[in-house]
Amino acid sequence: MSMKIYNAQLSPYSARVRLAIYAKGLDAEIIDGFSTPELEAELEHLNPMAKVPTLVLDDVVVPESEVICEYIEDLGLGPSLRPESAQDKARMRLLSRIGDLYVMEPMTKLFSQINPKGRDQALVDRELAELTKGMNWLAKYLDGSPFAVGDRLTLADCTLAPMLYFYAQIGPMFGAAEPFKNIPTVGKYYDGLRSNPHAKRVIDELDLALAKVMGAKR
Ligand SMILES: N[C@@H](CCC(=O)N[C@@H](CS)C(=O)NCC(=O)O)C(=O)O
Repeated sequence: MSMKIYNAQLSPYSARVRLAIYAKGLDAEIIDGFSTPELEAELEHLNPMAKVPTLVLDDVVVPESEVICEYIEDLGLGPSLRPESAQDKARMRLLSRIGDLYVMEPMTKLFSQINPKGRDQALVDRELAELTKGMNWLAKYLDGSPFAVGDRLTLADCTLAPMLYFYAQIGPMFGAAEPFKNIPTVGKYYDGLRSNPHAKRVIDELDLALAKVMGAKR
């Protein structure tokens, strides 16, 4: 089996796939899809959306982080990251969907507003309100235990670990010094999840990649 992932170290979607790969102990070639014009062209040729992550497994090309994770699960590679019951699977997918639709969407818009110079305050206020709404919904489904569903790592954790890393970073940039203050179950979950070695590895990678970008901007 040959597994290749077009990746960006600071992409929360790529980080989600890396976490699944690490937890499964799979041997994948992870390459920076935007590091050269040649690789970018190769990526665009494989995936018309030209986004990372993109998986190439043998001859099959799979874009979109959620679809990649589910595909790897369906192939039965490594330990399962899906819970057993249909109800828990639905909960796992719901959490990933809340993350994708109601957390990452506003957060991505806020990323463009990090620099206070030229900040569009109306946009920031609107997207912060959306983000708060999404995080409050998440809080209703998490009870503070270290895994989102059941007592082991699932795809919901793969989705949420990178998102919560960025949420923890972005709050203080927009005046929320303690971003988990009003959503303690989410904060407790995130603290617990970080003691999982695979989740910790990905969060450390994000931290390093962010420090590099911030260092380069100074
Ligand atoms: N919904 C996609 C989002 C992927 C995505 O937006 N990736 C960004 C990096 S975080 C990207 O490749 N952006 C380059 C572009 O859009 O041209 C997923 O879950 O994989």
